[in-house]
Amino acid sequence: MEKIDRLAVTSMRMLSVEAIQKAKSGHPGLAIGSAPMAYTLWKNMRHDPKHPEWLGRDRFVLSAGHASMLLYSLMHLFGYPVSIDDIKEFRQLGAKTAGHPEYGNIPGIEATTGPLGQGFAMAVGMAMAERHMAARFNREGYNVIDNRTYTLMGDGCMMEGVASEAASLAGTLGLGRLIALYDSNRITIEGSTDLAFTEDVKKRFEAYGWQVLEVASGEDMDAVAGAIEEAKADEAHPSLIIVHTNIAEGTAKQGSASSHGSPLGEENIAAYKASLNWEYPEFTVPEEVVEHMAKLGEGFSKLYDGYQELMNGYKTAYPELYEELTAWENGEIRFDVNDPALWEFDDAAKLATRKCSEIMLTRLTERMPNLIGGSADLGPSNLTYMKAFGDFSKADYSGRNFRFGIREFAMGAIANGMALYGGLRPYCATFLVFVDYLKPALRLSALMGLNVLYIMTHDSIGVGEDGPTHQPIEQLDMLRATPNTYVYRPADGRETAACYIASLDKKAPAVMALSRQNLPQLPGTGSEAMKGGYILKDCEGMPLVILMASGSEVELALKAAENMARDRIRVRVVSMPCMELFDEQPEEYRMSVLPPECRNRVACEALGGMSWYKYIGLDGRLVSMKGFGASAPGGKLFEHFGITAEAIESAARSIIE
Ligand SMILES: Cc1ncc(C[n+]2csc(CCOP(=O)(O)OP(=O)(O)O)c2C)c(N)n1
Ligand SMILES: [Mg+2]
Repeated sequence: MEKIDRLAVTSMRMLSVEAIQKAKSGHPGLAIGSAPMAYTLWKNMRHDPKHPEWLGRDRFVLSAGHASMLLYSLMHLFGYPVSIDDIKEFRQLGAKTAGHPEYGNIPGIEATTGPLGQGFAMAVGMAMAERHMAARFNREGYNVIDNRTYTLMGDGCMMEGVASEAASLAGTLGLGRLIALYDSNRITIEGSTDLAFTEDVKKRFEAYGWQVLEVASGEDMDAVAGAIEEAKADEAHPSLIIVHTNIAEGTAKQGSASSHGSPLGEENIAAYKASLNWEYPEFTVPEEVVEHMAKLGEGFSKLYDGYQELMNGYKTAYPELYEELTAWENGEIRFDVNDPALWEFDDAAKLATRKCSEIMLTRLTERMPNLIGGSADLGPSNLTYMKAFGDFSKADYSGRNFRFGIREFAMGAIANGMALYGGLRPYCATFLVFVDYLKPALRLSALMGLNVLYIMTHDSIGVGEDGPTHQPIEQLDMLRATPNTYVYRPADGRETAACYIASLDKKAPAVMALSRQNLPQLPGTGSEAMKGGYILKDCEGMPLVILMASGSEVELALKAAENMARDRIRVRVVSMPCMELFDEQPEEYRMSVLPPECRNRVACEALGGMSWYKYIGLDGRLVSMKGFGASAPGGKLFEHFGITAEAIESAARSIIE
């Protein structure tokens, strides 16, 4: 590397310490220590800051998201839309330069990575998406999909379990285009990693099937560049480059945990600048660095132009594939959602909604070639394996069934990475109770506005014999409490169709909560369910009591209503497959379904049911689980815990009287 590269790195370091000092908060240590490796990587990466969304770009995920000033200073230098004013506004309300780099704030930020380890796992997902898309679209002479995915991680990411899950899968899949740079400064917040982390990372990753390279000093940019080239050369294995660094290199706080998460302090900054003969005013990038970066920019533009040329050739040679690829990228839905064949369910069939989900998934995968996914080893139970399409594996990346293994958290994070990559619509699956194992990933789906489908079966005590460890109670309410998340719990086949179809156009994750046990097809269900809540069975005039339920309990509410109707009690039954959708309806509609005049309301759910209180109010009653479940046949459990039509009826009668 040249002197000018050193000066560029120093400029990044200065921007970082100055911005963090000005904000009076931030994480200078890693931003300083990893600046040379990050700069080296970006210099050699295939990207073009003028076209941050370019399909052929290499992906870069800063998994150690707290080093956000590293990313912002990189982006500023390389010419992404981050100005000096943005940097001065670091961590302030409304600024693009959030404390942790948030997806969508600035073009060029590939993922939201505050929670350690998830960035790494999302990078694995991006690398999987790249291999899949490449297998589907590349043709002889036209490798239109062939980027690499890079991630920069710290000790924290390395310790988090999700990284182990994802790394293990990446090794199994031989993701040769995935390259992780590990800033090994051996410091975290509480001090030395010796306190809690003494494993041999190299051996661990070798055991996963990774190529592991080591760079003795992160200051040695030539060595970093060499290691990146070596990593690229091995196309059969993902590569981990362990880069030994010092946190806050070259400052008075070098090697000290105190540099992790607080500003260096004015005095230390002055001494740091003096030691480097840095005499520029604050927030200055020297003119020669600006010129140098502009020259590098010309090279990036050439990469972009070359790719456009390739794509133009592809467009001529394979117009249909080109059109398909474009449609995927634009997230187009290219089939008729009102096609009766999508909504058809045999009225006489008793089906678990997980089975209805399998039917819908089959119908949709036929119509949506970019719908891909799998389960965390529960395919036969979740009914998510699509027999018409093969497995995604090292031997064949074109398969549409993903085998995540028993790694729920990595599965969610990987699905996020696949969605972020672009073009694909990922689904993942497990039992609803195990949503706890993947919730942090689902939270990022929601925060980033990603259309990831979570197919969660075995959705209540109806699970039966497996017992309370497998019976979700509070999970559904937790999901409903998560912003920008649509939680669907359909009651039968047509409601399942409505839920699937409603989920397609959302910039948000969808959770399908589906029954293990068989359920009847209910008269009156259909596309009304896309409103989230609707009148399934009504009485004449204003109801005296409204019964509400979702999923398997709608059948019970209908039975209770039938009994009461025999006594000429005016009962309405509202099916509520998705509270979020219902809450989005115009007030007039909501009031027509749940008129304020009728305060006699009973809700029933074979889980905790806490979220129903907003609809039943102070006068209402909730028929739901009060504790954990038990191990017994599902039908017995409904009786034992009093989740029955009789219980709904008696709750209703007690309010009326
Ligand atoms: C899941 C998660 N747990 C905890 C934190 C809080 N946290 C932020 S940085 C950090 C330490 C990270 O250490 P390292 O990656 O080595 O960064 P360095 O101290 O070297 O900057 C912790 C615990 C977090 N952001 N995410
Ligand atoms: Mg560290």
